[in-house]
Amino acid sequence: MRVLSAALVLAALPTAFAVKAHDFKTCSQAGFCRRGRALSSRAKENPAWRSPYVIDASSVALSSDQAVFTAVVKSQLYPEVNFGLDVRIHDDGVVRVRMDEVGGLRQRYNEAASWALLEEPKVSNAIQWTVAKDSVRAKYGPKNDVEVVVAFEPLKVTLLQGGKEQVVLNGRGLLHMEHFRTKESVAKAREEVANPEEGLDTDDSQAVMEQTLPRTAWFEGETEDGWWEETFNSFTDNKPRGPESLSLDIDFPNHGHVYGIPQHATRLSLPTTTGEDAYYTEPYRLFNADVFEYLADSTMSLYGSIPFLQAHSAESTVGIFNAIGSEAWIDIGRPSPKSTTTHWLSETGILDVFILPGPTIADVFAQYARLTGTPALPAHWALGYHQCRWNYISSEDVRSVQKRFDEEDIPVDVFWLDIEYAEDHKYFMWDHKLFPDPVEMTKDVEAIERKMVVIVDPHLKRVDDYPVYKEATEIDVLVKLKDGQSNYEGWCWSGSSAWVDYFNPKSWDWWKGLFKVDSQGNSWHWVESTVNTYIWNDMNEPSIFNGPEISMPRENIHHGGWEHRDLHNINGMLFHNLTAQAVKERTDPPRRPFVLTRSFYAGSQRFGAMWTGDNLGTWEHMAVGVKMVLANNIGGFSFAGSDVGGFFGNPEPEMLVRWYAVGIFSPFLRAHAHIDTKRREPYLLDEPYKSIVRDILRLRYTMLPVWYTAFREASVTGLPVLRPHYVAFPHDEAGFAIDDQYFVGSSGLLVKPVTRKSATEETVYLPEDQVYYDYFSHHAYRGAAKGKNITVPAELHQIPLFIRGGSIVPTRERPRRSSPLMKQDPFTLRIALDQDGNARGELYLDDGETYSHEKGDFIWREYTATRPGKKSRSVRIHSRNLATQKPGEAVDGVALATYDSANDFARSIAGVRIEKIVILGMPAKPVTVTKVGGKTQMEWTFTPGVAASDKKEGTASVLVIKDPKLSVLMDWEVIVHA
Ligand code: NBV
Repeated sequence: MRVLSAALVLAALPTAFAVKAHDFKTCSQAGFCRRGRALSSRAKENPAWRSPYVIDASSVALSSDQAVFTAVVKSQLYPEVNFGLDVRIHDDGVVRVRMDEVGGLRQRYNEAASWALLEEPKVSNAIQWTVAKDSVRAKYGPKNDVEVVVAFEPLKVTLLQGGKEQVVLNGRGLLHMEHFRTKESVAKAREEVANPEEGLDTDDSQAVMEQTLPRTAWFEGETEDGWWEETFNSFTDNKPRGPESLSLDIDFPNHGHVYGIPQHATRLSLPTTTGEDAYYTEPYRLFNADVFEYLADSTMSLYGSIPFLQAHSAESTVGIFNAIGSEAWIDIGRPSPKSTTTHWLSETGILDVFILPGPTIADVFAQYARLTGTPALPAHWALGYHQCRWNYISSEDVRSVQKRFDEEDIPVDVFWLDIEYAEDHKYFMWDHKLFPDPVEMTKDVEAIERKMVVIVDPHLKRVDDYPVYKEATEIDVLVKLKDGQSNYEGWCWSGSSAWVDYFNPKSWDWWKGLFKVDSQGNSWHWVESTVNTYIWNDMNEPSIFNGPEISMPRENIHHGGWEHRDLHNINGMLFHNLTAQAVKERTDPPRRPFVLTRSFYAGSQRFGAMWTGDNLGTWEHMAVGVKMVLANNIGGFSFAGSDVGGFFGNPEPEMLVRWYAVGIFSPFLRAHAHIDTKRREPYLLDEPYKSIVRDILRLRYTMLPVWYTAFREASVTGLPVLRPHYVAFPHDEAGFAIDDQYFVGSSGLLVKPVTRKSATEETVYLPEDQVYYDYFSHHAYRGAAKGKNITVPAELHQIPLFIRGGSIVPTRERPRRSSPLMKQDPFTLRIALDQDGNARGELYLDDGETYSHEKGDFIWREYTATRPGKKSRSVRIHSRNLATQKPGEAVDGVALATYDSANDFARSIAGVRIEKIVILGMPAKPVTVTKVGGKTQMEWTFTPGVAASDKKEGTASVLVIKDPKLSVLMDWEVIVHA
């Protein structure tokens, strides 16, 4: 295959969108998926079905501290094969169940968890196992009501809470770990069955079949279906290791909703794939893939895979992290509205399942974060607006785009360069004809405190004048062919290319060294960049034009002798991880890196941001993008977004405007477009669209304190930045399937982005008996105890955005060209009183780029509004230092007892004040507004209207306190006397 130049790709683009589904396998085209589904059908049809896996009771052993229990598991089908089971309970109650073949022909892939986990979890030694005749059990939890029961015959693991089954492994008997065998041994066994020594003693054909089939056929099927090789399209995948897949049923008998396992373009509450009225026919696939023009409603796999699932009911939430590195398929069934079955099929690897017991949704997020890490706290500027396109074609182009943004007063923080900056797609090497002065160009961008992001893809052009390829060859860190010796060669943007094996530790320091901007040391260094050049990792599934399913042959060999099939889904994360480390280490002291990745795995949240890849400029894609970003937030990866405008196609102005409004409520906000599209930078829009987009982007900038505070919380607690209804109101069943409106962090902001053409109104669900204020009009809406839908105006210039009564939202309302220019800007506090006259909010700030916050250089404030007495109409507003509220607890690694409120960062913003306080829903016109300890009256205006406590709808009363001369970082109290 020839390398596709951008122009050729252009010519090849179809006029109508169409996914190239034929490039990707369906379940029935993947041997192990076919086998797994067939196993499940046989189980369903056979009322006497019973799992052949049993624990050998005599083998049960407890570790010396009694914390870990191990046992030998046998499959009654293959008594000569041994499996080792290891069950342990972590300090926080997470149960880890591992099973591996012991003494087999070779080792199954057992490293997936080690790449995902933050560190080896600590096993609890407070929890004790009790061994009985037929099971091993442990009881624990703060109320001692969590129980794990491991039954021997058949093997079954159950997690119960309060006596109710929460998670059941192998309850339906679908566990099957295909043990290693040789082709010869299988043939011999067949032979023996086909030619029994004593001959067949019946003419009855059914009986003959029973005698002639291998005794394992009832369980494994009659044929060696896809065991040794399989062909898909023109690709043959040889499997000298034979069958080694894993099938496991994980059921949630008391949970009617499951969420997670991103990335799929589907609803947040995952629709079913099995059962009579299944919504989909194909299981959810996890196999990182570059799917051209993907469908907006499908179980097809996409660029990243996080095998983490949450099961939720009004009573409890539990989670499953199934550490699979290979391709996997997951069937979801719903035998009754309140219970869910899942069936996991994976191509290779050991069984390594973490059961997260919850029981609250916050517990599950914390448990998952303790396993795989919280999202890294991003650099503050990374939450601003990113302007991208394939491609800004020259230094001059970049300069003129920047100029146009400034002329039109549209804020932007980052300009991006796609693959055409690089000479012949040799990343790091500038095409000097178009970019003669990359460093000067970047400095021009830096002059407005902006940044550049340039793409670095993983394919290395195989030419000697490319030092990166040359060095990789010399130090021998490239992915190998199946012979384990020769370097693999495939085709990508750079033509004939090779891929670094980031699983090889030898590649790590070398890769990090490439990004150094000064030329000390022996290897090649990227001197033609600055420390404000950040990185975009694309094509890291990896995407390979001439490979099977547009990816790497599964037979390829990585470090340690593992086949690519073993670790395919982890591959992209390693590239991202190493690149993030490289960017971080460019300066001393280090600064927070920004690296965007397309491919990801469990744990990727520690390394940067992701986006949902090549979406289409359609309303369906805009809508599903919101759900996908929510699903990523559930999967622990909050820093997510979709291409604003849609990657393919030319959105009409209405669509583009709506897409910006979607974008500003995504954690990661970037506009991007395919090379074949018309330019669509916001300044090119006609009026009124241009002004609307300017206002939308400015709104994002005013809300950066909210986003940053939400990210701090995510980075400490693991709670997602975007919170769909089931997360924010876990007991409200009516909200469990809602995935088109959500809350931003703990801020109390509720948004419903409009993703429908020609909309003028939207329906918004209010989950509780509380007042919700329209952010812009201050209209007070009322929810109801059992939830209520309201209809709100949603013309093109309007965004359905609400502040939940009881919230205080800090904003910065001075329009600037880039976010770092806002550092010394004053704040506005928007106080939305609840029905009892109270409110609360938080503000977290630090320098936004270094790690000095880990040493205590930050401010973390709590603002509260309280009603002094039940009958009082007055309001007291307090500013408190949250960092010292809970002495002894660590925040961002700092023991709070040692927190110094006059830290360096705090001093650097000593002059920053609150310039305005807006109180919504005041019960009466104030008489005086004063600072406690202050003498002078503050200046204020009051517009009468509905009070929070009124239980009425209508425009809320608004009190605006102007320039109250309050510091953002000091303790103070203001009394609004009314
Ligand atoms: O590098 C070119 C594009 C990029 O713009 C896009 O964002 C990626 O998702 N890239 C894919 C490769 C080719 C897409 C057709």
